[in-house]
Formats: sequence, C-alpha cells, structure tokens
Amino acid sequence: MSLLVAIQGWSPDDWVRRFRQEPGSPPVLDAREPFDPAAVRYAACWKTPPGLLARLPNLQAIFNLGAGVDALLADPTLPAVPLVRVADPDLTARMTEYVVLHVLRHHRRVDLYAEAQARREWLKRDQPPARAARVGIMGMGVLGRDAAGVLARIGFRVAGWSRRGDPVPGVEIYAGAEGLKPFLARTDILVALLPLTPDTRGILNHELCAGLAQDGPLGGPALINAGRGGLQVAADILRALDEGHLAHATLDVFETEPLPATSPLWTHPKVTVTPHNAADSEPAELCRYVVEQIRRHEAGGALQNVVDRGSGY
Ligand code: NDP
Ligand code: OXD
Repeated sequence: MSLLVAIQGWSPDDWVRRFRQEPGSPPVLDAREPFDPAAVRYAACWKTPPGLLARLPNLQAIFNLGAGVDALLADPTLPAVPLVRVADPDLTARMTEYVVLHVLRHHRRVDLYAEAQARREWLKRDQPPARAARVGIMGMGVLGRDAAGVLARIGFRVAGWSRRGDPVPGVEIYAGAEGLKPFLARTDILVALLPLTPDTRGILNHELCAGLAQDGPLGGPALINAGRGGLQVAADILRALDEGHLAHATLDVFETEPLPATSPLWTHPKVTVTPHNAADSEPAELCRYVVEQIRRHEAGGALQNVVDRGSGY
C-alpha cells in the first residue's frame, strides 16, 4: 500500500520529501515518475490532472492538500472514494492573518494616508472605532468562523452568511438566499470565504456589490475575496468600483491563475491583487495531517473532514 503524491501548480519536491520523512508514512510514490497504479492506496493531491486518479484500482481515499476541492471535483472521472480536505490550525491562522490585515487596512484608511504621504500632505480624517464598522463574512466554515472570532475581539460588528445558518457565538448569522440581501445591506467590509460550487459561482457580481451598505463610515464598502476566483465576476467588480458602489476590492484569487498580465485588475487604482497566498498549505503541517488520517483509517477509525460530494464542499 502506497501514497501517491500527485501535485500540479505547486512544486511537488518539498511535499514528496516531507511525506517520505514523516514518521509512519506509507511508501511514497511520485506521480512524475513511473509507478504501479495497483500499488496506490492513497493519493495526496493538488490540481491533479483529470483522469489520473481513475487509473488507480485500489485507491481507498483521496487527500486534497488544500481546503477547497473545486479543482478535484471538476474531474468527471474522480473515483467515488472518500475525498478528504484540509481543515488545519496552521492554514486557518494564516487565513485569519490575511483577513484581519485587509479589513484593518480598509478600516484604518491605509491607502488614503499612503497617497497623502506621497503628496507630503498632513491629511487628517475622523477615524471611527472598530465598533462603528460592520464586517460581513460570506462562508462561516472553518476559516470564516476563525476570522469572525478575531475580528469580533478587535471590536468589529461581525455578521456571517452561510447555507444552513448554524449559530456562531458573538456573530449575527444570516442564511440562504433570503438572508443574503439583509446581510449585504448591513455590511461595510465584505469578506468572501466561500467554496466554489455550482451555487456560489459568480455570486460576487454587480448586484451583490450594489447591495452592500452605502451609508457606512468608511467612504464606501470594500470587498475582500480570498475564497475562489470563480466566485467573482471581474467585470462587475470593476464596474461597481467605477460607479462608486465599491470603494476597494482586495482579491487573492482569480478565475485564471496566475492572473494574466492583460487583466485590468492589475492596474485599477482601487484594486489590490495578491497571488493566491492568503493561506498557503505548509507541507510540514499537512503531511503530518494526512499521515495521521491514514494511520487512523488503517486502524479502523473514521476519516475526518470528508467532503460532501452532493454540496461540493
Ligand atoms: P468550509 O467547508 O469549512 O466552509 C464553507 C462555508 O461556506 C460554510 O459555512 C458553508 O455553509 C458556506 N457555503 C457553502 N455554500 C454556500 C452557499 N451556496 N450559500 C451560502 N453559504 C455557503 O470551508 P473553509 O472555511 O475551510 O474554506 C472556505 C474556502 O476558502 C475553500 O473552499 C477555498 O476555496 C478557500 N481557501 C482559499 C485559500 C487561499 O489561500 N486564498 C486557502 C484556503 C481556502 P454551511 O456552514 O451552511 O455549510
Ligand atoms: C486552499 C487553497 O484551498 O490554498 O487551501 O486555496
């Protein structure tokens, strides 16, 4: 029984080395080299080429090395074995850093003061406290809940929007299609931490941007998307920025990555582009997570964080 490491888009070298070093790891196969498909019982994947996993007759579980499984689920030949995703404190803490950084950046008008400094201008604006600003988080899963907790601790008025509307202490929760409009209407800083599914594709569109609170204390609402690029309609976001429905958009994820040099997002003065690094998957942490799950599975225990193929996350 072997573990196949099948990674695209990230350098596989570190992962292969880490898996081989991890105590208790099964023998590790590197998908870039010839291997016996029948020897593979587990696969550790990121953007694995479609069709590859279907060639493994003895596969028992697939481990996605990130939190979002949209790339794997796009493979129509994906075997019907359990698909495990990452839910890990290291990845979660990294995402919370990113969200808090960009919420505070908008709240504390960092760009405004940087521009004023460039003009040698002593610009002074009223600075509302965090409790005057309303943050709304779309996606109250592992990542959304953690970021919400830290933002609430800083003092922001935090609301969350999810499919089922499970309660989260200290956070006002809105649910489903009927909850979306009121959720947006009370939101000054919108954070998207949704998975990409057929239901969420294109959800960050012009109508959504126009539905955000236009009466907040920060000179217009801001959008932070660290979920997936397919959530956003780039042309709609640019339109909302130009019309003044949005004051700023911070985007970590894009429909095509790397973001093509021709994209107008690169140069728009109200857009911040980051290179899909809000929360990097750390091989040292995640190899341990995968090997521990394999150990538990081999001992007859249940795999954790198994994706529900029906809902797509
Ligand atoms: P979870 O599966 O834990 O949470 C997903 C959340 O989204 C849940 O609250 C779920 O609702 C909600 N949701 C899903 N579909 C809908 C819908 N149609 N309407 C309303 N709410 C919906 O995921 P994580 O928090 O672990 O991760 C979220 C995403 O973040 C990942 O899928 C990935 O795309 C992205 N990500 C990005 C990274 C980056 O570096 N930029 C790094 C890591 C992740 P409910 O609670 O009701 O189920
Ligand atoms: C993830 C990611 O889904 O890195 O974990 O985007």
